[in-house]
Amino acid sequence: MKFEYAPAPESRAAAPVASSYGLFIDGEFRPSAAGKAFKTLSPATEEVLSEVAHAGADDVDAAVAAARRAFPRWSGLPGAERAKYLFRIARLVQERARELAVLESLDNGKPIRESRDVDIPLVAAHFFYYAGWADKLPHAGFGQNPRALGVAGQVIPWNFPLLMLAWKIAPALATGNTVVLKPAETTPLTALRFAEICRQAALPPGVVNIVTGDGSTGAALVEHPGVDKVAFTGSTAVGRGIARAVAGTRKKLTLELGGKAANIVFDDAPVDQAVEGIVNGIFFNQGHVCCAGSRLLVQESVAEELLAALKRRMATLRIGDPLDKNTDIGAINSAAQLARIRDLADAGTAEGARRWSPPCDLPTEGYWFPPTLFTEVGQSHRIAREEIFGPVLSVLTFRTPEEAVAKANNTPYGLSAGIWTEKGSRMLWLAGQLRAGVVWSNTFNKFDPTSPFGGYQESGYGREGGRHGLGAYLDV
Ligand code: TAP
Repeated sequence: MKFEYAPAPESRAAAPVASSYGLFIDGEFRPSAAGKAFKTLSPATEEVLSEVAHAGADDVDAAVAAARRAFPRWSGLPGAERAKYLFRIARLVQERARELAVLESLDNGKPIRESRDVDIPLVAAHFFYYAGWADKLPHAGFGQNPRALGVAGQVIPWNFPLLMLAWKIAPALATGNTVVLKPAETTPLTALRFAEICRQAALPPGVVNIVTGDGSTGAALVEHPGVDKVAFTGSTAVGRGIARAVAGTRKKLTLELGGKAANIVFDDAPVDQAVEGIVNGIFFNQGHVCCAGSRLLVQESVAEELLAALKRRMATLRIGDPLDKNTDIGAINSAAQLARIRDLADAGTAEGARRWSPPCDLPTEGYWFPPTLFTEVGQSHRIAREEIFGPVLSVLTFRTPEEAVAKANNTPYGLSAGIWTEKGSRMLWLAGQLRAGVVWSNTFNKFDPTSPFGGYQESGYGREGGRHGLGAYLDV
C-alpha cells in the first residue's frame, strides 16, 4: 500500500468554500449574538477551510423561537403541500450532488467515492422517501389523527454529516415538525450548504434552522424549554447525559448511540465474498461507523485461510487524498479521534493481542491511521469491548454457532451484526438470537431509507428510517 497524495484542484473547484459562515436562523444567515466563531479544518491537510459562527444560548433561543413561530403554519399545511418542499429538496440535493460530495470529503476526510456513491445518493433517497409519506400519515399505522410534536432539537455527529442530517430532518418535516439542528463541530459545512438548499427550495423561514457550535451549543438546544422532541446521534456517554437532561420534561427522546458489531464468518461462507464484506464492514468511512463490523468472529476451522486472504486484500487498500477517486481509506476526522484510536490500539498491544498493518507511508500532515488487524484477542480486552470508531479490526474465533452467538452478544451494545454462511436456516436462527437492531446476511453496511435502523441496550432506543421513523416525530 502506498500513500499517493494527488491534490485534485478541479474537484475542489466544484465546492467553493466561503471564508466565513453564519448561523441559519429564520431563513437568514447571521453571525452569532456574541460574535464568536470557530475554525473548521480539512483533516487530510489541517488546512483551515472556513470560520463558522459559534451559537451560544441566545442564538439557540432565537432559533427555537423561529421554529416555534413557523410550526403552526407548517404543521397545518396539507401533507401533499409539505411533500412538494421535500421533493424539491431531494431534487436539489441530486442536482448539487457533486458539490455536496466534494464538500463532505473536504470537511470530513472520507473518500470521495463514498461521499459520491453512498452518502449523497442516500441523502436524496431519504428526502424522496419521506416526501412520499407526508400525505399518507393517516395510513402509516399510527391511528387516523397523528399530530406533529412541535419543535425538534436535533444533534448529530461528524461521521456522516449530511446523511445524519437527512435521517433527522426528512421525517421531522414530513410529519409537520419544525427543526433546529446542531451539526458536529468538526463537520459543519454540508449542513450550512443544506441551509442554502432550503432557501433555494423556498422552504418557509423558520422550518429548518442550523446552529453550529460545540457540545455546549448541543446542550443548550437539548435543555431549551421550547423544544418538544430531542433526537440525538452520537456517543453513549453524551447520550446518557442527554437522557438525564430530558428526564421529567415533556420532551420526547430518541437516541442513536455507539456499537461494537460482530461480523460472524462460518466455514461454509465463500472466502473472497466474506473478505470483501469484512473490509467494507470495518474500513468503510475509516471505520467511523456506529454499526462498523469491528469484531470479526471467524469459525476456527477457516480462520487461517480467511486471515491470510484478508491480509492480502488489506495490502491493496489505498490510503490518501480523500478527493482522489482511487482512495479507499481517507483521513481520520480529527486530532481528538486519532488520539482515541491510537490509545485503544496501544491498549490492544499492551493487553497481549497481536497487531498487524500492511506496510504504508502515512503523510506527516493531517490525521491518518493505517488499516489495522488484531489477532489473539481475548473477550476481556479493551479492543474487544470498547468502540474504537476507527480502521481497527479485532479478530476472535469460535467453534459452534452457539459459541458465536454468546461471543457476539457479549457486549453492552446492540446496534448491528453480520452473518456469512450459505445456510439459510442458520441465518434465520442467528438473526433471532443476536441482540442487534440490524442483522445483515452475506453483506454489511447496507442502508436503505425504507428500513428502520436503531439499537438495543446501550446502543440507544427509537428507530430511524422506514415507517417506524415517522413514529419518532408524531403524537399518536
Ligand atoms: P459525541 O461526542 O457524542 O457528539 C455527537 C454530537 O453531540 C456532536 O454534535 C457534539 O457536538 C454534540 N455534543 C457533545 N456534547 C454534548 C452535550 N453535552 N450535549 C449535547 N450535545 C453534545 O459523538 P461523536 O464523537 O461526534 O460521534 C461518535 C459517536 O457517535 C460514536 O460513539 C458512534 O457510535 C456514534 N454514532 C452513532 C450512530 C448511530 S445511528 N447509532 C451514528 C453515528 C455515530 P461537538 O461535535 O461540537 O462536540
